[in-house]
Amino acid sequence: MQLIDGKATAAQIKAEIAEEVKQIVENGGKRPHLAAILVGHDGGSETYVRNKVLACEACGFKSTLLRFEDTISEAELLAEVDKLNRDEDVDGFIVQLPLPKHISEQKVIEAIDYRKDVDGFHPINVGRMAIGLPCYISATPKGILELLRRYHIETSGRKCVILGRSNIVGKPMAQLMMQKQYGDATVTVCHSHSRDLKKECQEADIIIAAIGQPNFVTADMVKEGATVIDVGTTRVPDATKKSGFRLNGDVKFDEVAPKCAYITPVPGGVGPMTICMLMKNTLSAGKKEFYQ
Ligand code: L34
Repeated sequence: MQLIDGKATAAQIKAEIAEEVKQIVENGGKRPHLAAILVGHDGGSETYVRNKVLACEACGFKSTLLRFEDTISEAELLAEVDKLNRDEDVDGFIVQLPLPKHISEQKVIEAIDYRKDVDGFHPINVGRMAIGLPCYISATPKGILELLRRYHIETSGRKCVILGRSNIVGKPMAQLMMQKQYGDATVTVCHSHSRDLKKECQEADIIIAAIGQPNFVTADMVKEGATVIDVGTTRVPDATKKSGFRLNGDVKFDEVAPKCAYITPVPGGVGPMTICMLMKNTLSAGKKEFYQ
């Protein structure tokens, strides 16, 4: 069994990005600028956004963090999105999800100028991704593809089972794993109403678990020699930890790992790659790689 080290891979890619930014700036180009909107005080979101700001520093990007209380109205938030759309210094920006219940996430996503949508959540980017056109690809699926590529894990023609059908992971992951230019795999998407989920998993060469249910994937569901990618990062109470919680993946790591050819840990697997791919998208935004 080989552990896929997302943290080390992300550090390496960030160093590559920093080198490129250095060249750009030395040649008189513009330093890429990422802005992030964070609404409220969700513990996970606070951590992820903090890590995003730190990653910007590591890459040599400029970053701006805009924080609002969870009492902000939808109209006020849409006005902030509009300001960032029109701010010529900002190359790309994100609105960290989830948002408070009184705000429509879909409305906010659609309000973002797709040319600055470095999360790749806008319908134009999602649509372009689905038909294989150049665009911003959402960071978690992109990070998983990058891990598979850097670890030389064969996907072409392989059976890939994706657990979960969310807009930010399951759906785009399925699209990308299916496409010839990315995964070129045979893809099955399982979800809460799938009848033979266990059997589907048992036949998979690659399992990508993104359902947000701690320890959902158990050893009996995994074929010997499979590759298992764990997207889950659920905070579960843990009195032995200083923070009072620990991060738990969707995979029962201890019993699944011995059966795997490759497996990602939580933490230190997909999470750091998500942040790193946001940096890649921001670099693309700075270079106007996809759109003018
Ligand atoms: N708009 N909302 C928007 N864009 C995103 O790309 C996200 N996502 C998801 C939640 N909402 C979003 C993230 O940033 C999930 N996500 C994310 C990012 C980073 C990490 C996990 C999820 C991460 O860094 N995980 C670390 C542990 C961090 C910790 O200590 O809690 C890891 O090693 O897995």
